[in-house]
Amino acid sequence: MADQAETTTYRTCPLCEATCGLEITLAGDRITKVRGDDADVFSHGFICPKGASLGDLHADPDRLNAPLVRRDGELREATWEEAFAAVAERLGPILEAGDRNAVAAYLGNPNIHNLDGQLYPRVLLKALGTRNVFSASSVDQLPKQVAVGMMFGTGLSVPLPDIDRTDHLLMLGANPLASNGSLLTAPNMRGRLRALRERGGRLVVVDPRRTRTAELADEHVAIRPGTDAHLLLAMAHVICEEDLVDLGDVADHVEGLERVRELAARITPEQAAAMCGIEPGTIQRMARDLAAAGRACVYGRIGTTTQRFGTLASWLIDVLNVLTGNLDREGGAMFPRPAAGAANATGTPGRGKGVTTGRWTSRVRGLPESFSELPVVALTEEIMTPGEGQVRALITIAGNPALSTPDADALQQAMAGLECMISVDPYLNETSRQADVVLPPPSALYRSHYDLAFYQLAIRNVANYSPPSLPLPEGAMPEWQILLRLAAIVAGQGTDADLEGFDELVARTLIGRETAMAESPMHGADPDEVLATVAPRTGPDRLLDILLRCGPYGAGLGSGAAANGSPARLTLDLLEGEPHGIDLGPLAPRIPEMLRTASGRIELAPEPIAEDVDRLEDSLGEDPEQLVLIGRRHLRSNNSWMHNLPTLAGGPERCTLLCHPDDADRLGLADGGQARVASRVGEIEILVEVSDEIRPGVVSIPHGWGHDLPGARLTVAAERPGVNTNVLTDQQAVDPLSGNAALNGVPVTVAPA
Ligand SMILES: Nc1nc2c(c(=O)[nH]1)N[C@H]1C(S)=C(S)[C@@H](COP(=O)(O)OP(=O)(O)OC[C@H]3O[C@@H](n4cnc5c(=O)[nH]c(N)nc54)[C@H](O)[C@@H]3O)O[C@H]1N2
Ligand SMILES: Nc1nc2c(c(=O)[nH]1)N[C@H]1C(S)=C(S)[C@@H](COP(=O)(O)OP(=O)(O)OC[C@H]3O[C@@H](n4cnc5c(=O)[nH]c(N)nc54)[C@H](O)[C@@H]3O)O[C@H]1N2
Ligand code: SF4
Ligand SMILES: [Mo]
Repeated sequence: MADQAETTTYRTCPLCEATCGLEITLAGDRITKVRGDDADVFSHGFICPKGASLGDLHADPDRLNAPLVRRDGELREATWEEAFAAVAERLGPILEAGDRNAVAAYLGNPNIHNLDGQLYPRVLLKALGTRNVFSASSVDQLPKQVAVGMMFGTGLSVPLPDIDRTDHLLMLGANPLASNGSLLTAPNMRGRLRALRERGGRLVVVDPRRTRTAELADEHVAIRPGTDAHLLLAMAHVICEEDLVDLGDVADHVEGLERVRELAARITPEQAAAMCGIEPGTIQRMARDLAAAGRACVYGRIGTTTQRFGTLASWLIDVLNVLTGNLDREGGAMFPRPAAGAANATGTPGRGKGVTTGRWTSRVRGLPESFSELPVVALTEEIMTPGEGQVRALITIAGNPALSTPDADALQQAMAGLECMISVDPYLNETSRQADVVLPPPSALYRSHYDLAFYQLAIRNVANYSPPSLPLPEGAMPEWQILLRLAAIVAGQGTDADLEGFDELVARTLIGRETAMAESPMHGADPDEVLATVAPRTGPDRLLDILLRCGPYGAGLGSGAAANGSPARLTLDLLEGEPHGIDLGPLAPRIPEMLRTASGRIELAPEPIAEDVDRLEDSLGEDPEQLVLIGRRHLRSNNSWMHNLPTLAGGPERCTLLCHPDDADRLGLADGGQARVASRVGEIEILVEVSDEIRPGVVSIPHGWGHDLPGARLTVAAERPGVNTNVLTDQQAVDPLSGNAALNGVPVTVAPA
């Protein structure tokens, strides 16, 4: 093997939101080296340990190379034909009984990092026709999407901190030095935050834990978990009361300012202080600093969304951006203008349908739909509660809900009782071990890549396409074809439907939407001509080419032109010729053109959100002494699914209970000892790590651990399994506006084990 010629290829890392360019050295189908691509127009050579381990992920011997089908209680290797026959056999009768809602689907996080996963699950879901669609969104960013959806009209119109040009960044509930940024695509966050400070800017981090990001900041404010909305509303209170409101350039486009003033009056800095565990004077100063800073922005991430006031906190972050005149200006909070697939860059500029949630609700608890999904906290009860519409089968795609969603024990028990479960996943993990059929997609190196979602969240306008780095091995099936095959089966077309024809139909549906839209560069075009223009591409590449051509920099039916620096006319051919990406420039103001609200205005006080301030007021006076649990992330980890790589798994035990020395004394816990942690729903035993980096009254456990379940095949991970913190989190603890799980701020008791 050693004499195999080495080749170099460039591709975007699919492992987190930073979208770093990688330079990959290959010998045959072996990855011999991965480094940061110095010529990448966005990441300029930055890489983290996870990206560097892509070769190990690719070569992991535990990765499944063939489908598995359960026979006589055991999962055994099968051919694709056998596997799809088993799907049809087990799912068919359930669908034929006439209730489409009997089949649920759960979509996990890696779908967003995968072009196939962006474009083809929706084909399957449409064919399924079920309302029981769940995803990792509702244990993640859904509250932010609900808030910005109501304010700006589409679910990915998230104002991003313009970190490269701001003078003042107030960051809440985020630790980009571990996570590499989220709802904030910006490779090399450490470098960018350092640069902010070096040019005289100020970084303030609000986090119950003194994280590495907090250590880099000018100021760390150790807030009590779950009280960000109190803090932010009190800051708005100060800004309104001290006449510091200045909407700046968006002033003519804002609706609801008076309503916001009225709401802000309801919580004073003193009242918030008691909840947040922050001095009233600090809250006042934080508000004044924000208002006085030249170019400032507020940014919040998972600590602010996965909590019981998630939508309120997410909304208030942008309320502050607006009140201080920082929305949509350089150095403030800005919107990208992405090259493909952005709902706020298609259709009529400045006006749209807006976002309405709760168009239907979950059967058992009545939790609201948003973006055509139901909150995953409802999945267990939908499986367990008999009656019409009961979930009897589940399809998981790139997800591990058995570890990643609340009250995991209850969900696993529910899954065990399903009549049929199908997992599309490269690993036999804690979730897929319960499946009847496991359909493994090939490694990321075998597919093309384009970040449809993350370029909608990037601090520069960038477009970068990676073709497959390797030809598909024999016996492998591309993920989009797996999903199409499943779609054909649930659509009643059997197991041998013509996938090419089906895929052309998918392309024609997209083309139909574009040719019908007055603003599209393909308006009125003949669909056959469009198909001929993008031929001979098929699958996700064909859809991407259409999306790029119809996007704001698109070539329409013409040929591509221009590259870095000049106005581009994008096609996929053109992008393919630029392996290091195309820089489409820094973010520029987009209001009012990007708005898609029904009013055509920024809805500063959407009524459903405004009404929830009652609940915030009601919470004043709750017991601040209650011990609560939060999560955390580690740089060398990726939710639940990269603990199987020896290169990342080394070092000290990471799945520990972080606990402040004062609490450890009070509770009788010793560093290195074992603790028993109990919540309303569950109990675990875990190694104690005493550290003053965590605030008193708060303990922290990372999620994604607990790799000791029978039937999984994760050899390395099983050696140091850790424990599953989601045994403790509670399906009843939700942010009511979004139905998102409150994974942070969970009341717990802790005792020595
Ligand atoms: N307590 C607590 N719980 C949390 C969180 C927390 O902060 N605290 N965070 C939450 C968040 S933000 C998230 S996003 C969720 C994540 O929750 P999930 O998305 O449910 O879980 P992951 O751990 O990301 O597992 C992803 C699965 O996708 C598979 N996979 C990887 N690549 C591919 C691919 O290309 N195709 C397919 N088909 N499968 C693939 C992996 O093998 C793995 O099984 O966890 C949530 N859970
Ligand atoms: N290395 C690595 N990178 C990842 C992931 C990973 O697992 N590992 N996961 C990816 C995913 S799916 C996501 S969604 C992103 C998440 O990206 P981030 O949001 O940056 O993730 P965390 O590192 O969990 O940071 C959240 C912070 O919120 C704090 N926090 C908890 N509760 C509260 C609260 O009530 N208020 C406030 N103000 N802070 C609170 C925690 O102490 C923690 O420091 O990371 C992504 N990147
Ligand atoms: S920061 Fe994210 S995108 Fe960049 S190399 Fe690491 S995992 Fe990959
Ligand atoms: Mo996430």
